[in-house]
Amino acid sequence: KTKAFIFDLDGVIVDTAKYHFLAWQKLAESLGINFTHEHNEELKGVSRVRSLEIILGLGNVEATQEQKDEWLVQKNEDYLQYIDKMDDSEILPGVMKVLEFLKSNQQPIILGSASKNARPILEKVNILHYFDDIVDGNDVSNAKPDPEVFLVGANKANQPNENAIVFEDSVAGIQAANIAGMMSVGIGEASVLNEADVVFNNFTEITEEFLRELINK
Ligand code: B16
Ligand code: MG
Repeated sequence: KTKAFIFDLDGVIVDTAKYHFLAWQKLAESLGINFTHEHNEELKGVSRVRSLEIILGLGNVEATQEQKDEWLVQKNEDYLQYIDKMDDSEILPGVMKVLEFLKSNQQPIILGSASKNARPILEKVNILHYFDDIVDGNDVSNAKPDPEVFLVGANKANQPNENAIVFEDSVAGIQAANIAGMMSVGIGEASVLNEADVVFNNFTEITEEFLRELINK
């Protein structure tokens, strides 16, 4: 049988959250805003524009749209410098095995990410060719937990929503998959991702048997 396997990028395939953090922290510091690792958790799966609003809110900083646009450009330029140095050693453990298994079983593999930098990152870590389609922050206007990114993804794979399986590390992403009527697979802590249909700490815990069952369901 054929299903649609949809992967989030940041926190699922690669750990770019640390680079987002460094770039946001630099900006926050220049504005006199205290921005910690804990605050960064709230930005996972959240769009760039919304992330800036959250950070400005932390410091009660108000700004014009023009100023905000300038900061967004600055943050992204810093972020791009970090991801420029990425290579395939930054692919998270177990991911390659899962991608290989799905490919050898002719299953559609789709990227469903909020990031506008998804393509260059996949290129950097050398796995762009595994993906049959990419749906990212450039293609959708509604951010997770809105299901738009995953609905477009399943559609590109020519599969009904109930045939889609979504791998996500963020609460907003799990909610988006659930709203879309897709199977949600959480990657991370079960206590945080408690709305997911099933949770794994990482991809090394996902067996071929589990994937085979999903395909044949
Ligand atoms: P960019 P994902 C998300 O990626 C990140 O989790 C989130 O922290 C980031 O703000 C967002 O992409 C936008 O990224 O600034 O590169 O467009 O988890 O949906 O793959
Ligand atoms: Mg993510």
